[in-house]
Parts: sequence; structure tokens; C-alpha cells
Amino acid sequence: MKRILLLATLLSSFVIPHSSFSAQPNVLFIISDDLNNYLGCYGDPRAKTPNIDKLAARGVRFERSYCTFPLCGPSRNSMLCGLYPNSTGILSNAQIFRQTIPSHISMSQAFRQAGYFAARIGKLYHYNVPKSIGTNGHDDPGSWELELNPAGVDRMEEEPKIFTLTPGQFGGTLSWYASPKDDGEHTDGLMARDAEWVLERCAKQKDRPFFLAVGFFRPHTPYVAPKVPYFGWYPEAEMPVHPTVDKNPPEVPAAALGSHKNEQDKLTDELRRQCVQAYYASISFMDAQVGRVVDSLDKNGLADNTIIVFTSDHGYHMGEHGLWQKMSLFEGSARVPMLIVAPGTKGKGTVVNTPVSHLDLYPTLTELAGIKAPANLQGQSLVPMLNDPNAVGRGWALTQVSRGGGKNRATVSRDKTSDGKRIFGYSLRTLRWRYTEWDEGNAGTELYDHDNDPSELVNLAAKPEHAKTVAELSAQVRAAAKATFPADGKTPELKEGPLWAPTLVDP
Ligand SMILES: [Ca+2]
Repeated sequence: MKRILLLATLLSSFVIPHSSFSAQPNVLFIISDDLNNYLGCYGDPRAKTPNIDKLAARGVRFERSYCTFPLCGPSRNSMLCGLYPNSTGILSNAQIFRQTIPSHISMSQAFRQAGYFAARIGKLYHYNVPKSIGTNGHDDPGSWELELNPAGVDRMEEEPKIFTLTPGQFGGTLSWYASPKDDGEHTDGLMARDAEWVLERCAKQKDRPFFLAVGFFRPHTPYVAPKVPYFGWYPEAEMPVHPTVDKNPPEVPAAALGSHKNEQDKLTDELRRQCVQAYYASISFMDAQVGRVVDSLDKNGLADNTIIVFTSDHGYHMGEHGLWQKMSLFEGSARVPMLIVAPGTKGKGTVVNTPVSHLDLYPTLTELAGIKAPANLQGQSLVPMLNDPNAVGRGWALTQVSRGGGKNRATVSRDKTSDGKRIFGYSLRTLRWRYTEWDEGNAGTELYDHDNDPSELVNLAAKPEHAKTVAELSAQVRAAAKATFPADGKTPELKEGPLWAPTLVDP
């Protein structure tokens, strides 16, 4: 009996699993749109996100992860190029880095060049939502071998039924709808189905590794999701309403609140509760689709050799500071969820506290896969943190945003104080502090102490007792901002003949 057991043990130790990690790992890259950290695994008290929470338990959850620019186009180009927006040259929506740095190798392109099958489903680079759903959006064809763009009832069919703060618009403005249709009829549900289709086929060709990118559209506006069950999980009466705040508090620079939009003044408490309910419902609906995709990975026997990434393109306000949506440098808008499940590393349900950036994904994934990355990437590899949650690395993250800049930059012309000139704000997040300079301090500075003020309600920048901290962080943020530019110090300019019609910008 003993000998049989020994033989069985020996045999099992010599059986090479069909997805041995000695092969190059696959990548399943999942990104959600306009999702903040309203997730169960990030401690949100209301969010029902069991599938994303399960991913956090399987891998590493980055507690302090930040985008480089809290707007879809600049953020996505930055993340997928591994370069800050000042080096991609993409500082607005509806543009693609091929117009500025055409020979740069994008993240999935690096995998393609290494022989991977790279596929995209939905939104990876910028899309106008909902108008580009079902199209390639402002995509980079060179990044993919296969592109799938399903469109569900949320595109066109249900648009006339959507409640919106600005009649006729629901892409850039707060808008929502509790749909009577079920998951499988909505765009994100169709995308999950398409991901299953791709994974089933990849499972039959295990000799060729894949990089599958799935870009869900929810919870981006319009917050359209099946009423049953998702809206029912968040009773309207129980939704939180942030207290109304002074629109121009004397201690906060005007530029910091420049993402406020006048139409948001129409929000009554009742509308705020409906808005928050619909946002949460859209998150839970998207979470269910994440679950379908990961289940498919598991069922097809691919999980042991597939790195899973889950993130969002930027954070999102739901009334904090009197702000809604994106384009601020406060924590709620700059912070993103980031989870990495990497077979072969030690992180299983661990939490990394040191600040990290979207920029770090590209060098992390290429290192894990043993693939050559461009020499000019500006992020750091997170592999040390995947093995040891106490590894510190760079120790900070930088987020920038702009204010003003004329009609052609509608999405960034929200600040009323900049006289049409485009100014930039840079915000440095360390473990304890958030320090922000607007126009190199000419349009204000902010200092928030996250040890004592996680909601960033008290700006300490002008307090004499914090002068030393301000001086240190000012030097640090300026050095970090300078390093966001390419070696020649100049932001790459858009080349002649834009690939995308500028009139299609949906603010
Ligand atoms: Ca977005």
C-alpha cells in the first residue's frame, strides 16, 4: 500500500500540467471605465462585487494605485504605452499615440512582437461612451490581432429612455437608466460572452500564449444596467448623500475644484441618491461580467498559467468636495483599483500599501512574461511587491490634470479662473501625504495628511508647522513632473492629418 502511495506521489510530481508555468504566461487584462474604489475588496460598505473581491483574494491588491491623468484618453494611452501623458503627447480625449509617437511599442504590441496572440474586446484606448460602442473607437489597430466590438441594448435602443441632467446628452453628463433587459442583452454582457469565445479557442491552442484585453464600458455614464437584480441591491433610500459644501472654500485653490460642471447644480438629494444607486448597480453588473470571464479562464484550464490584471482608467467622484465624475486631483478621482493575480509569485490575498501607478503595469507584465520592453518606459516593475507586500519601490505616484485651454479642449475647459490659458496641476501621493501644485504653485497648492484626514478636507499647505513638509514635497513633485517628459524635454506634438475627427469629442 505504501509503495502504491509512493508511486502515485512520484507520478503526480512528474506529471507536467497542461498549463505549466514554464511556458510563457498568458495575460488577461481587464479594465473597467470610470470605476473608482467602490468595491468590496477595497472596504466599501455597500458595494456588492463578489467576483472582483475573489480576484483580490487570489492575488495582490494595491491599496494605493493611481492613474497618471484622470480622463479616459490621456490615462489609457499613458497606461498602455508605459509613458506619462507628457511623453505620449496625449493630453485630451479622441486622440491616439500613433499621432504623436507613432513608432512607440504599446503594451500588447510588445506581446504581439514576442509571438503572442493579442485580442481586444471593447474599450482599451479611448471611446466616446455610448456613441462609439460597437465601433473601434479611437483604437490602435497595431496593438491587436483581433478586435471585437459588440453593442447591446444600452446602445441606441435604450438611449431615449435614459434620464439625463442635460437633455440629449448622456456620455459626459450624469445620466442613468434601470433597464428591464437582462445581462446578456447589454454591451458588457455581450463582451463577457465574446471573451468566453476567445478563451475557449485559446485553450485549444496552448502552444501560443495570449494577451486578451477586455475593456468593460460600465460604470461609465450612462449608468445603464439591468434593474434586476442590480438596482435592487442598493435601495435608493439607503444611498449616501455627501453634504453640500461651499463651492469656493477660501483654503482650496479654485483650480482644484475646476472640474465642477454647472449642470450638476440641478442635483437634488433625491437625484443624488438615484445617481449613486445607478452607479453602484452598474459596478455590480460589470462585476458579474468579470466573474463570467474569470470563470471561463478557470473552466478552460488556463488559470494556472494566466496573469490576471484588473483596474480602471481613473477614479470618480460621487459628490465629495461637491464634485462629480473625474478630472480632479483629489484621491477619489486620481485613485484606481488595481489587482494582479500572477501565478508563480507569492502574493495570495496580500495587500500592498506603497503608492503605485498605472505606468507600472507595462514593465510588470513584460517582466513576468520574460518579454522585451521598450527602453524608455517610465514606470517600475511591481514584481517585487507581488512576492513581498512590504517591498517599497518608488514609494510615490504622480497624477496630473489640466485646466482651461480653449474650445477644442472641452473636456478640460472647466476651470473658470485660467483665462483660457491651459495650466497643469501635478499631485504627488506618498504613503502619508497628497501634495498638489497648480501651475507650479501660481494657481495654488494643497497638502493633505492621509494619516489624519483621509477625505482631504483640510488643506495644510499654508500652515507654518508644515512648511518643511511642503518644501520637501514641492521639490519632489517638481522633479517628478520634470521626469514625465521625454529625454528632449518636449511634449510630442500631434502630427498633421488627425486620424480622428475632432468633432466627435464627447466631453
Ligand atoms: Ca474613463
